[in-house]
Amino acid sequence: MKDKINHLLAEVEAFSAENTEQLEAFRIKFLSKKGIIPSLFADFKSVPQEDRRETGRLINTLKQAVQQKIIFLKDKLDEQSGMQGSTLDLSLPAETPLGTRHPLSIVRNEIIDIFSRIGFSVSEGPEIEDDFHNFTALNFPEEHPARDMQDTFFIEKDPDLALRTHTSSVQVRVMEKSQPPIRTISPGRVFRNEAISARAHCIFHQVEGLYVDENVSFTDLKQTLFYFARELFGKHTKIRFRPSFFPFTEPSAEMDVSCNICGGKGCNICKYTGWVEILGCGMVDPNVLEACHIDNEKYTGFAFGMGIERITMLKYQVNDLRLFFENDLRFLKQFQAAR
Ligand code: 2U9
Repeated sequence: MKDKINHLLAEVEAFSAENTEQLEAFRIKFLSKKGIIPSLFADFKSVPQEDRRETGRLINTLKQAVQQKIIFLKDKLDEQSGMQGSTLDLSLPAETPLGTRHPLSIVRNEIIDIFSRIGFSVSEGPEIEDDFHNFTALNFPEEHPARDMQDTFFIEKDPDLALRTHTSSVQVRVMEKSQPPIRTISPGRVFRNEAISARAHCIFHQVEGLYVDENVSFTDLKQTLFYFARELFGKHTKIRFRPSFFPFTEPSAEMDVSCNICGGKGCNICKYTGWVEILGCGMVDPNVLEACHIDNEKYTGFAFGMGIERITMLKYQVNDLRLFFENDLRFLKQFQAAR
C-alpha cells in the first residue's frame, strides 16, 4: 500500500491541467466519494498495526498534495482565462489622459483671435523691464506711486530693473522700432506687489492694445472695442464708457459691458447695476508718442488694456482668482477648448 501511495504522490506532483474539465476530472478521481483517497482510507482498516502510523501519514500527505494541486491549478487557469477573455491589449502604450487648456489660455487665445481678424499683430517682450520702458516712456511722473516698492517688484541688484507691471512696455518697444501704422496687441504675464486674495494676485495676465496712425480718433477706439465686446460676450452686448485717468492716455475711459449673466436686468455678478467693467482705454498721450520717437503732430493713437483673469472670471463665473493658479484638476477639467 505504501508503494501504491508513493506512486500516487508522484502522479499528483507531475499532474498539470490544460483546462477546468481536466482539473475537475482530477478532483473527482482523487476526492469524490468513490475516489482514490476515500478508498485508501477504507483500505486503511486492513493495514497491519505496525504499518498503520506511516501509512496513515502517507495517505494524509497525498490528500494534502491533491488539495494543494487543485488550488494551484485553479488559480493558474483563472488567471489564464482572465487574460484571454479580456479585451485588454497589453502591447498598447499606457493611456495618458489628454490635457485641457488652462482657462486663461482659452480666453487669451480667443482675445488674440478677435483682434487678429481686424488686423492686429501680436507682440511680446521681456518680463524684466527697465524704468524707461515700464514707467518713463509711459508718462509716469517721478513721484507716481506705481514706482514705489509697495507696488512694484524691483530687482535688488539693479534698481533700474523691475518685473513689468503691465505689457504696455512691450508696445513702447514696438514704437521705438517701427513707424505707424502700428496695430498690435501684447498679451503677457505682469507682476504687482499686492497681497493675494480672491480678487487680486501678485501675478496676473494682461492684453494691452495699441493703434497708431494718421487720424485715429476716439470713434475708432469705441467702434473697435464695441466689435471686441460683441465677439467675446455675444452679439446683444452693449457697451458704455466712463471717464477715467491713466498717465499714458488722454482722454482716458473705463469700458463696461452689459452683464452677460442677467442680460442687464441686475444680478450679484454686476452688483445689480446691469454693467460690468472689463477694460481701460484712451487716446495715447502725445508725450508717450514723443518718448517713442513718433511724430505726435502727424499721428494719433488709441490704446486699451484688460486683465485676462477678470474677463475669464466674468465669462465663466469664477468667483476666486486664486483658482487660476492652484492647478486643481477638478477646476481645470471643466474647461475644454479646441485650441
Ligand atoms: C502705450 C500707451 C498706452 C494701455 C492701457 C489701460 C488703459 C488700462 C488696465 C486694465 C486692467 C490694466 O490689467 S489692468 O490692471 N489697463 O486700464 N491700459 S490704456 O495703454 C497704453 C499702452 C501702450 C504705448
